[in-house]
This record gives sequence, structure tokens and C-alpha cells, in this order.
Amino acid sequence: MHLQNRLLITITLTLVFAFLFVSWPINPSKAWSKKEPTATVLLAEQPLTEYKARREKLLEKTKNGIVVIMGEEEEDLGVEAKFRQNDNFMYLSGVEIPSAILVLVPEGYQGAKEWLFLPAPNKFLDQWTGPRPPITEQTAQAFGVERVASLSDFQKVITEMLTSEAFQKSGEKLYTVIPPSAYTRLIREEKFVEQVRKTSTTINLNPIAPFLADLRMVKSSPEIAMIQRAIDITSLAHSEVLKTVKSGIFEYELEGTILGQFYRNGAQRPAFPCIVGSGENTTILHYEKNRKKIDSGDLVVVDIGAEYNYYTSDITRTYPANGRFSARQREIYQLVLDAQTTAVKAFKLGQSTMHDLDTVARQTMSQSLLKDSKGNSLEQHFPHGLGHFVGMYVHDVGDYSHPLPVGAVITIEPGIYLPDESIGVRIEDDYLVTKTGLVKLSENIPSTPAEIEKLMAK
Ligand SMILES: [Mn+2]
Repeated sequence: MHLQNRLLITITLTLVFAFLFVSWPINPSKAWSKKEPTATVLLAEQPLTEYKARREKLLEKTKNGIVVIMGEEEEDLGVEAKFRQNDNFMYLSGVEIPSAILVLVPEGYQGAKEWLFLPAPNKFLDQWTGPRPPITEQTAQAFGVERVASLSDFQKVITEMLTSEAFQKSGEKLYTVIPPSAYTRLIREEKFVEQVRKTSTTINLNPIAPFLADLRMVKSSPEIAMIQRAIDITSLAHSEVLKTVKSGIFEYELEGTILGQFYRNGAQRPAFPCIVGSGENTTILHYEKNRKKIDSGDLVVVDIGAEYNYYTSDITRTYPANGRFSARQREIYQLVLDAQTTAVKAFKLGQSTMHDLDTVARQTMSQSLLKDSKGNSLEQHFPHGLGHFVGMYVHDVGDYSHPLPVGAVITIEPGIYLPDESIGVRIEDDYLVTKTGLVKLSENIPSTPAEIEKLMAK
């Protein structure tokens, strides 16, 4: 596994390297079009201009303050996990190099507004996790930023920026990720904030996260294309599950099928641990042990999502192990599906919040004549929210209390869980908010009981 990780990182970095040293001399006119990177140059399959536009939009919000965003550090030479850049850093830069730092200086500093600090090439590290690009003008152009500098100069440069006359005139506003006081894993951010507070007591420290959440909630078309790709890969996994699921096999065998489909089709990783729960495990919301043998008559909840170029998906289907729902399973299933449908139909652009849709789904369940074994109505067995934003993170940033804006991507995932009957049903799809309403991006994964039974009979 470790060898594979390194191999992937090496390949990625080799491609960057190859781009820097091989492709440029071949097409110098394109490479040297200064300050205006062409839209055809891509980072993680999105145009350089896209990242530039995001940085500009962010500065429109933060106005004259300096913005500092820390990239993710590589853990122990890639031994612990496959490297993943953090979402905010990736959103603004498209740069996957570990330990990088992005600084935006609206007033400019030494003639540049955008500074990308990168670890310099290092014989030892390069051997373990692949080559780092050189600290050159060419690298700045390859990443579409105005200036790159060595990470080892960050302390010196940021101190100069923070003590400059322009910064003092701007009201000394510094925007960065400020970790909440409780325990977090944002060690690098914590250290930076601590250091700034020690440097000067007059610096006006502001959290950048709310501004980034506002921007990230509304997806651009390149972002929607990435989410669609993640959904399509997840859809391929679901159709394979549909063919494979049966009593007598283990939950982890389905997990293997799912991960195999993800990786075969180009996903970099699952967006979250695969949930494959059968029988009584269908009623455990975030069940991820996936060790049980699937029994005859079980339902199987399969809640999965591929991640493609830092964009996630999240789709749940509930399958009958035998290929046919029992009468009771089918009526519960249909009610969950109806709750989803009524919530989608109730959506009104400019009015509906996530909370409103949740209320509609709950009403559908409470108005149903179906009851639990004690005679209670079934909305009491819907213990989680109806949905969440989807984006670079599976439970993405976004505003749950205001009307959903055009460009937001959400899940709608009602569920009913009856442990005493070993019945759990969840149906989850991903929707894009458009001018004409909600568009189901996961349309090609069947969800009616009839369609599922028909496909399983094949
Ligand atoms: Mn979900």
C-alpha cells in the first residue's frame, strides 16, 4: 500500500515536473503569456483562471486585509495516509504540494499580490515522495500565481508584510483559518495564529472560514463537472452492488466491489468510509465495520461516495438481499421514497431552506398510516437531518438557515430505522439547485422498488 502511495505521488509530481521542463520549451509562446494564464492550463482538471477568479472573489469580500492559508503537511513521508491537500487551500490554488502556504496581499508586496510558498527541492524528501518543483518564475506560471517563494522564507516575508506601512494603513487586518479553542487537528494553523499574536498585539485577526464557506457553497460549472464525475463513478459502484448482492456473502465483499469500482474508474479515494450494513446493521446510521454475513431476507443499506479530484458524492440505496422486498420492507421503503419525492417537489427557489425540506419529509412520514410495532408514527424513527451540502467535503460548508442558492449541491436522504424489525431504509440522492428547481445528479441510479427488483432479477 505504501509503495502504491509513493508511486502515485511520484507519478503526480513527475507529471508536474515533466510539464515544467518538457512542455514549456516546446510551446514557449503559451508558457510565457504572463499574468494571463490560458484557460486550457489545468490543475486537478480545472482551469488556472478558475482558481484565480476564486482568489479575486475572496479579496472582494476581505477587502484590504492580508489572507494567509496553510496547506496540509505530509505525515511521516506518506506512511500514514495518502496525501490530500486541505479543501480551502485546494479551492484557492489547485496546488497539491504538501506544506505549501498561500498569502494574498491586496496592496501587493514586492510587486505581487499572490504569494505561494513552496518547500524547495530536497534530495532526501524528493527520493521518498517525489520531486518538488523549483522555486522559479516558471513554477509560478505553472500554478497561475504571481510569485512563488521558498517555504523557508515564509517567516521572514510574512513578518515584513505584517509590519509594512501598507498593512498598518489597512487597519492591520489579517484573515486566516482560526482553529476553534477546542481540540482540533489544525496544528499548523494554531501555530501560525499563536505566532501572529506574539508578533503584535495590534493585528486584527479575522476568521477566513465564513468567507470561504460562502464562496464554496455556490459551485461553478467546472466544480459541478467534478461532482458529476464523482457521482457517475459512485453510480457504477451501485450498479455493480446490484449485480453482486445476495445472501451468504459478507458485507466486506460488497465493500471490496465498491472500492474496486471507485479505483477502476479513476476516483482518488472514497469520500468517506463505505457503509454496507445488512439486517440489524441497517439501523446503525454510520455503520462501517462491514463484517457480517448477509442473511436471507436482509435489507442491505449501501451508503457510499467516490471522490474525484477533491469533489465528493454521497448516494445511498437499500437493497433486498434476496432480490425481492418483503411486504413490510416494501411499504417502509416506499414511504422513505415518498418522503424524498415530496421534499424535492416542495422546493421553491429563493424560499426553501434545508430546514424547510426536512419538515416536508417528516410530515410525509407522520401523515402515513404505517406505524411501528408499538403503533407509533414513523417520523419518530427518522433520527437524522434530511440532507447536507456536498462539495469538496462530503458534509460540505454551507448555510442551512437561508434559502438554497443556485449552484448549491445538496443531498436529500430520508431514512426510517426500526431495530426491533431489523429494518433500516435510507435513500439518498445528490441534487443541484438550478433556476428551474432541483436537478437530480444521481438520476441514473434506480431507486423505485420495482426497478431494483427487476434489475436484481437479471
Ligand atoms: Mn449523506
